[in-house]
Amino acid sequence: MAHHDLPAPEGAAMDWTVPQDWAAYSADEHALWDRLFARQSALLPGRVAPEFLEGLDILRMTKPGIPDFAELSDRLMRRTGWQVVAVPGLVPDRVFFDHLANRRFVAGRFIRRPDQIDYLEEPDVFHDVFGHVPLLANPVFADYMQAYGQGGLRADALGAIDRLARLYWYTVEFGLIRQGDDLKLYGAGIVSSHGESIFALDDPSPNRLGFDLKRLMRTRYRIDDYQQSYFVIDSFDDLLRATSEPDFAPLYAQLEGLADLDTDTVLSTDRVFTHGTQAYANRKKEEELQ
Ligand code: HBI
Ligand code: FE
Repeated sequence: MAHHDLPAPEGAAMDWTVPQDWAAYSADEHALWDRLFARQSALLPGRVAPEFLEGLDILRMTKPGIPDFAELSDRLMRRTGWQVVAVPGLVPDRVFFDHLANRRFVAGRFIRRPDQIDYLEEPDVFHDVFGHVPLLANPVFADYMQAYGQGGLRADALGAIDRLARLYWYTVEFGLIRQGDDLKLYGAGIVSSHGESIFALDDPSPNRLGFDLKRLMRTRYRIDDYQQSYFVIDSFDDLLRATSEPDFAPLYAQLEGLADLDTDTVLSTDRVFTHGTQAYANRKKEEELQ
């Protein structure tokens, strides 16, 4: 869907960006950011990839209050050429990819309500800026995110966006990374969630499987609950290398002939760090049936 097809919402530019209007945030909104930030800052050290904590430092995100995107972009631009731009919410895929391909990360400007502290559908400023932005200060991950955007524009032309959305989901949103014999968090959807920051590493329920691009692109994902499988990369260099092939067309063609895999599948060819019990997902299914 080319972005000139979809009219941008009221007050937004053609590329769906809006002013952040940092001065308009209320004291309560800044206080909610501080509460979310404090909770994750207490939990993540030792659990999250060190590059994430380095990013928080480099970008001075430890300062109280919702970050001013202009200040954030100033620091980020000097480090990796990225900037953070405000959008009203989810934007069409093509708009999203075009921003990433130009090193612009789109971040929701709104913050969740206190009653949504543990879960909300749309990415708010805490998910986008606390979850996604720190790693954009890491040169390798910054290159990966731009390559993802460029790949997305090509995938759009090949009708393969859903394949690439899975790659995004299982790396950028819910990825795990090895550090020696340990696994660490790096996916934004995990690190911005208190519950999933614990579940993704400590709970015996989910599978934890070695990253394999073709296998991952066959795998469905959950959008409404904790993941039933997480994929583990060896390093950000490895992730960038594994996805740097510019022409995914042959891969998409091979995938055409292969069935999708359920979120909880474990294949005999998988590199298995944890063969999960799926106890959490099964319990939730039973609860829904009652
Ligand atoms: N829009 N604002 C915003 N944030 C996202 O993370 C986002 C989006 N649009 C599409 C999208 N993500 C994914 O579907 C892409 O992987 C295609
Ligand atoms: Fe996200």
